[in-house]
Amino acid sequence: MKLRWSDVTPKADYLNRRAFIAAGAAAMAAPAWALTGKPSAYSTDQKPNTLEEITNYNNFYEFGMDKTDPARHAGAMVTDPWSVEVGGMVDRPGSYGVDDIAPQNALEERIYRLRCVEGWSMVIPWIGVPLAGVLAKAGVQPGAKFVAFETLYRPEQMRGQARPILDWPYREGLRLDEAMHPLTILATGLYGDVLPNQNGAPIRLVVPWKYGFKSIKSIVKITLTDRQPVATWQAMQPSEYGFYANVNPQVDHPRWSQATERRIGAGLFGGREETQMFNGYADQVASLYAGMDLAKDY
Ligand SMILES: Nc1nc2c(c(=O)[nH]1)N[C@H]1C(S)=C(S)[C@@H](COP(=O)(O)O)O[C@H]1N2
Ligand SMILES: [Mo]
Repeated sequence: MKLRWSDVTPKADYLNRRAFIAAGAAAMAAPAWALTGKPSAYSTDQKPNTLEEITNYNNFYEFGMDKTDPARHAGAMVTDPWSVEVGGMVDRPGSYGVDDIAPQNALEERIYRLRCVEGWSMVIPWIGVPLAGVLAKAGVQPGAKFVAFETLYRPEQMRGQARPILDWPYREGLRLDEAMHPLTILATGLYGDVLPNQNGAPIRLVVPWKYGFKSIKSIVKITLTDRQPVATWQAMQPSEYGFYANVNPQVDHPRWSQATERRIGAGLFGGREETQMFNGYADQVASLYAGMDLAKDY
């Protein structure tokens, strides 16, 4: 039997809010891994970072640019109620609740590497559902070629949005085949509990073979389209951040090398590790880019 990390990790010291609301008083007796999905063959066997590391070293510019800003300020974001507008080229457009998109019985645990374009990395035990299933439920129309995502825009709760740090709201996009790939998930939890706000509550994208900025947080809009969507970082600095943003140790960022990475938590003497092609997921995803020049389509 494969032990889930959540089985050996003490429960986070906050209430399992969603299960409580969903199941009422009965949920008070729910086990610590109530939000833990089925373990997955797609998971890495590398040791996950601690909950402490995962929730205190974040990029979430809606709450400021320092790594500790999200942990300090994301609590102001109200995540319940929440709805995700699914639209564009789908048969069943509409406003979906988080539990419609990621019902309890469909949740899976995915322990993925996360490689930030800045040159650091972590291993995170996500809980979520494959995006492919969500798109299938919405009914993707034949002409659709891309999926566009948008983060919540609510400057009164997201203090960074009061400043023009980025062109708000944060936007990202995937090619449809990337969105349908079994590694691509919408996460609603980590370490067996609901997603902390600083990690993109209540629902965020996780695309483990791409630089972290593609994994957009706190999603309110998913749109199927036949045109390549505008992505925030790409629009701001196209020479530095491409639409594809596949992790690639051979294609350097104009201002730094991407050959190596620093694993958060490795300590002072941890040293840098070699970055792997497609962040180590080449066997699963390289075929998506057959015939493409990845130095050009970075
Ligand atoms: N809306 C939004 N999504 C975002 C970001 C952001 O600033 N805003 N930062 C991205 C970047 S650069 C990274 S590395 C990851 C970090 O995810 P984590 O904080 O859960 O580790 O979130 C990504 N998603
Ligand atoms: Mo990042």
